[in-house]
This record gives sequence, structure tokens and C-alpha cells, in this order.
Amino acid sequence: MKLQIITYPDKLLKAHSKKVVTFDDQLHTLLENMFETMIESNGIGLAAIQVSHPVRALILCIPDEEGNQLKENTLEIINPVIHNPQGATIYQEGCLSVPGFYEDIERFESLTLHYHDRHGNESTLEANELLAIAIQHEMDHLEGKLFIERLSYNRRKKFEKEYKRALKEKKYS
Ligand code: QAP
Ligand code: CO
Repeated sequence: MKLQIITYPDKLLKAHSKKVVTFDDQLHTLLENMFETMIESNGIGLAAIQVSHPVRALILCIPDEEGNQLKENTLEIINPVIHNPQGATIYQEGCLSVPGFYEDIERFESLTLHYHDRHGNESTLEANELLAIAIQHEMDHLEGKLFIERLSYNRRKKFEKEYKRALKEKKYS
């Protein structure tokens, strides 16, 4: 089932997501619905809060060399914690909750992630490049933070102006 993605400036996006404590069918259904929602919306990452569920769960599906997003390549990440973040890299980010807007954001270049899978089993992964960037972007959502909050004062002002105009024109609704 495709879920509705909430968009900026919806205040729920500012909520702090709570730890997942029960790894049950309800969580699995949420993850399935998030996958369908992300793929149908042409996204590579989605946090549960973006579909109005303030729990520490996110999914990522980085396209392969041919640009295909395979379900078996999807990462389901619950209660993540970043270890050993290193380096810096800049990437032009977007967000399904901020449609039509993209800006350069600086992130750590590599990191180790500790997390749980959908069954509650502990897992670890080493990430760099786009995966590392996507993890940091999605983990910001768990703290109620959007990438636009990482823009400089002037770029943020430019964003607010452009975004408000787009909303008025009802380009996205
Ligand atoms: C987060 O973002 C991300 O504005 C995932 O009209 C971004 O999937 C991770 C999207 C950059 C790593 C690097 C945005 C789709 C998708 C839009 C997305 C839009 C349609 C964003
Ligand atoms: Co986002």
C-alpha cells in the first residue's frame, strides 16, 4: 500500500522518532509500505516519520550500476547508531518531503553503522559514498531535522522564497 508522504512545512517532520522496541508484523507491514511508497515516488531513501510514523526506522535502496533499484538491495535500518564518522564530502541532496528542491550539503564521507534488522537482530555495515550520505540524511529525519536546516542563512532564505512560490503555484500537492 502506498502511503502519503508528508512535506515541509508539516510540523510532524520536526518530531523526534522513538526507538523501536517490538519487531512485529506491524513493523514489517510499515517497512513494506515504506518500500512501495519510496519506489513509486522515485526515492532512494525514506524515514518512517515521512509517512507519519515517528519511529526510528528507515529504508534505503541505492540504485545498482544499471540504475535499477532492486528490492533485494534494500536496507531496512532500525535504531541506527553511527560510529567512527570520517572525512567530508559534498553532494546535491533532495528529499521526498521537500519536493523539487536540491542543494549541496556537507556530510561525513564514511562511517560504520550499528543497527537492528526487521527481526531485531544486530547488524553492522561500513558505508561510504552515496550510502554514507543517505544514511546521514535519513538519520537526521529521526531527530526531526531536514537537509534544508543545514543550509547557510542566505541559501535557506533563497529556498524559502522558491519553495513558497512553488507551493502557491501548486506545482506539488
Ligand atoms: C535522501 O532522497 C537522499 O525532490 C533520499 O521531486 C538524498 O530519495 C540521500 C526525490 C540525496 C542521499 C542523497 C526528491 C524525488 C527523492 C524530489 C530522495 C523529487 C522526487 C529524494
Ligand atoms: Co529526506
